[in-house]
Amino acid sequence: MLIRRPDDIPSSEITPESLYQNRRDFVGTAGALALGAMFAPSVLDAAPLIGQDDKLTSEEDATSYNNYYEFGTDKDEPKDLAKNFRSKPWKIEVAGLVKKPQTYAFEDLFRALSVQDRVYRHRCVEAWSMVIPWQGTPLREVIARCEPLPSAKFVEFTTLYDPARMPGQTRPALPWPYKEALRMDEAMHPLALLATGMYGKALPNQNGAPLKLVVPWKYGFKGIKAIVKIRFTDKMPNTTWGDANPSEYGFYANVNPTVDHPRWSQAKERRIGQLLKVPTLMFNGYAEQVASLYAGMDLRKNY
Ligand SMILES: Nc1nc2c(c(=O)[nH]1)N[C@H]1C(S)=C(S)[C@@H](COP(=O)(O)O)O[C@H]1N2
Ligand SMILES: [Mo]
Repeated sequence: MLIRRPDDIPSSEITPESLYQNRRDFVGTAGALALGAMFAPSVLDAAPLIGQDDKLTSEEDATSYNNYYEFGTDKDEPKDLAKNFRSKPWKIEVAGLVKKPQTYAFEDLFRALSVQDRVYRHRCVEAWSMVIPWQGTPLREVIARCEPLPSAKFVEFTTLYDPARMPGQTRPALPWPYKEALRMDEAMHPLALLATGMYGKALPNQNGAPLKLVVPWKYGFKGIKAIVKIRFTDKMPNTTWGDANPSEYGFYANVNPTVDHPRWSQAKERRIGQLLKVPTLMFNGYAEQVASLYAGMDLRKNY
């Protein structure tokens, strides 16, 4: 496992002692030595922990309580229904406004790019949350490899469409294939990650093997799984949840406790595995790092 602290990660992202202490509780159990080395505090990142208890979510919870409609709409379904999904070999098409549209083998897209450890809060729009140790490559490194043209203003991601391998796609639970997108400056932010692992292991099928997007200041639905296509464009793309229900799921999907979902409050969240709800933080606690991306925007309109 490559351990590094890249120069471009600001010191505000380095784990505060309180998280490290919680983490020590976690690594104090089985496998402590290996995990302890892997999650050394210098490679973790976290924003100020105001009013939140950022103990890591158990690996068991994070891999058995999943949203992944390609493998069922109940949270306990993906673990079972994705058990035999094969994510090798895997290809990723790079399309649209790039120097040279081409299809990469998974290994080639990531070859010689960094693999980093990042502990991030993960906040679902349904008001539950987790704290997950990811391994992955900053999205901006992959984007640099794709060589987008200056005219590219957005980047769109598409999940595999293959009903024979993804049984949920035989039903119209969502308009398939699942799509998500980011504005270019959001995608280039150092916190945006393409995760290929979690808890020190390859990404489990139910969590989006072999690669999923992780944008920690946004609601979980932006974190598209099993990506097979990355397309650069100058027009804001439609997104799957936006198409399914535009009044409930906006393009930006920034975690914002002051903007309620039409059917429930976003002020608090239930940490999976914990009893008491905790207050939801603006931008999921990453405001210091990302708020400037949205300066001057009305975040009630741009939800
Ligand atoms: N392809 C695809 N990606 C997806 C989803 C999905 O149904 N299909 N669900 C999203 C939602 S709503 C959430 S909250 C997160 C859940 O990720 P997790 O199960 O790894 O916690 O994945 C997101 N990515
Ligand atoms: Mo979600």
